[in-house]
Amino acid sequence: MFSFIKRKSRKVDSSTTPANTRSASRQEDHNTGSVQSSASASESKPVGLSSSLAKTRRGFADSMADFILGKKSINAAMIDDLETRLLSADVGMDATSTIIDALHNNLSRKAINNEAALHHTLAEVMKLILQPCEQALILDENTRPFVILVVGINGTGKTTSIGKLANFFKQQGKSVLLAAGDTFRAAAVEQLQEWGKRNAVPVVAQGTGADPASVIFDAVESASSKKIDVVIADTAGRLHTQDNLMEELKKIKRVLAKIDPNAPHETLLVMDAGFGQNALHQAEQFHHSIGLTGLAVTKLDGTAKGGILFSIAETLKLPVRFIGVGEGINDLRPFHADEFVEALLE
Ligand SMILES: Nc1nc2c(ncn2[C@@H]2O[C@H](COP(=O)(O)OP(=O)(O)OP(=O)(O)O)[C@@H](O)[C@H]2O)c(=O)[nH]1
Ligand SMILES: [Mg+2]
Repeated sequence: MFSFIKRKSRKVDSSTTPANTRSASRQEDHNTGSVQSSASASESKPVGLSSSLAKTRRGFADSMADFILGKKSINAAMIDDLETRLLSADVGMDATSTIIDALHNNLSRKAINNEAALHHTLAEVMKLILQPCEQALILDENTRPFVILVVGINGTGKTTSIGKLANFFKQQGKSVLLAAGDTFRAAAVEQLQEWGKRNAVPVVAQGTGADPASVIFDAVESASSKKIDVVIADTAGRLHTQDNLMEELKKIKRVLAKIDPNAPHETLLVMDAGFGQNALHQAEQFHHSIGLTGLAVTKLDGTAKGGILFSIAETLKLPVRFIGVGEGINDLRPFHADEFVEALLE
């Protein structure tokens, strides 16, 4: 059923930015102790997905419920009203048309004659659209280290997602090493080192201005000699239009291929859901330039535009590996189409 329950908004953990400013000379941190920063994992208990998606859900599910309330039957005008709500949640034209056509079809076949039937059909169509994108990131047991190159435009949540990913893989019993490939700002290295501490995983870094390809190459070699399972490489945020910076990513890939022709084994674009349809265009350009193998869609907790997942499914057709639903260490989840739709329509 559509939910009328308004949930409490999440308390935001804003402590991912390190306070200290250590010098960014060449260094390799091995934080293998039990160091925990002030924002320990316990501050970030997993929250129900439906709670995290409250803003998007209110965009169409709750207001749809208000609309249906008191109406005895479902009619075409109600379905058309839903179309507007889907579009404003950034579901996009293609996916919206697919959903609305299916609903009209079912209505004319008299398959939808009450709220429950409408809800059921809507959920089924939405799940069908998203299911092809549900492709988990599975580490190949024979590939060590498995190298994940994290890319995206500025501020989408790359470094934070890397911190969460380190935690995710550690919970699976994997050893992890982080590579500070964002050499643009000293603060970027420190931010990653803070996540390294929080997860008790090593961080390979060099000074500000160092060649990112060289940092990431060193990190993978170091991980290789230590038999570490996963290397996650951070990169500086960049616009898809900055050709020189896109060339830098190509160089990182070329250099990695010298160690392992299949590396990076995952090129993960971190997209901010709040950017809506613009994020789609950016993703297309990244894909065109460097070839993406997966997406992490972040900040779904902070936007009413969670419908972007449907646009991604209809246009980009890339695997959505993870969704980000908050700033805490546990706020990154593998993407499950059915769970996502159920959380939206609950
Ligand atoms: N609410 C919310 N905030 C997030 C999420 N992911 C990241 N953030 C926040 O977004 C802000 C930017 O995150 P960063 O990880 O620094 O982003 P970035 O892509 O590494 O940024 P640059 O390195 O500057 O390009 C931080 O305040 C994060 O806490 C998310 O899923 N939900
Ligand atoms: Mg960053």
